[in-house]
Amino acid sequence: EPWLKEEEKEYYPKPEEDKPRILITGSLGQLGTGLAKLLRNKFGKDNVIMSDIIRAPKNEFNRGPFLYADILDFKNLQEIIVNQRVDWLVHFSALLSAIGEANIPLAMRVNIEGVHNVMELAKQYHLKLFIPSTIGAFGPSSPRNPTPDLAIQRPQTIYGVSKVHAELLGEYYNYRFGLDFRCLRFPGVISADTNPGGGTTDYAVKIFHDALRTGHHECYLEPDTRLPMMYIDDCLRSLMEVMETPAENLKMRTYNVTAMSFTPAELAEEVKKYVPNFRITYRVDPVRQQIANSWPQVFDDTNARNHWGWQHEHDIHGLAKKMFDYLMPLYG
Ligand code: AKB
Repeated sequence: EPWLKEEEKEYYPKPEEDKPRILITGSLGQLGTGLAKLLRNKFGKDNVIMSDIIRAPKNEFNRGPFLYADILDFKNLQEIIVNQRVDWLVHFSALLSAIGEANIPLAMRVNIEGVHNVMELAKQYHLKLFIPSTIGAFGPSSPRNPTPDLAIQRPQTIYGVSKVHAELLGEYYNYRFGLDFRCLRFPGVISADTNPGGGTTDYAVKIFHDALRTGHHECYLEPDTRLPMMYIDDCLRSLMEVMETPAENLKMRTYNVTAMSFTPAELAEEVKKYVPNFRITYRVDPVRQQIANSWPQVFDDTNARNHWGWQHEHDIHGLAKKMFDYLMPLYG
């Protein structure tokens, strides 16, 4: 409606049909609730369907549709896609790096078979498909500082292997069938209102809770273990932006994105600015240390910045401020 003034446009919303209907799998993990909120603000509450195999907390139901979806059950997923007229699929279900090593057969089922199911359904129903990848898709033989988009990928975790598999399969389905597959490799994601589960970068979330609860964090990584990280708002915004980038601007289908890199010792210094008596001690978990030692230290996301304008907003200082602003009132 070109004759409408900017301020009048909100009274004449576009018809519902213009808005994609979006299914989020594994939506009760670290990223799903926040993403659903952003997408619901943009596309309408009822157009974003959260799903998982665990029970949603009571308040989740008031915020919009939530369904049981088992990504290992092809028919269950197919039925949801058809009945709910899904257009976009954001596939978050996965076992992360550390927990994956503790249960390799389950990780293979969820992270590999699950991807086969969503990939095939996305092809069949012409869905736009987003699958997150990770710094964990690289390994000890990859360049670690910096790590570009295209580099040797020989990860040594089942999580990493399954994510390389997802990247390659998605790019193949894009090339072979024109599937609109989009993938971002995320670093460690730090959030205040949701928790990660079973990852190697999880310490960077727990440290804030421990600082406020007891003033002490026992870190399972060595003090100088440098890893790429980003604050959740940046992570979710990068996801929204890559989903909305016109296909012709995407020169690749899998992009690195990041915001910062730090070590536990550096993060502890930042925490001390808010909790002066804060203490960090180290009790190294050999499994997670070995995983971290094989991952990128600094992630090169130049292509995302150049091709579709990716820009992070929060550095380590901004991140700490966000975390404490949210958590301090909760811990009193
Ligand atoms: C993990 O630590 O496993 C994840 C990741 C970096 O992919 N947070």
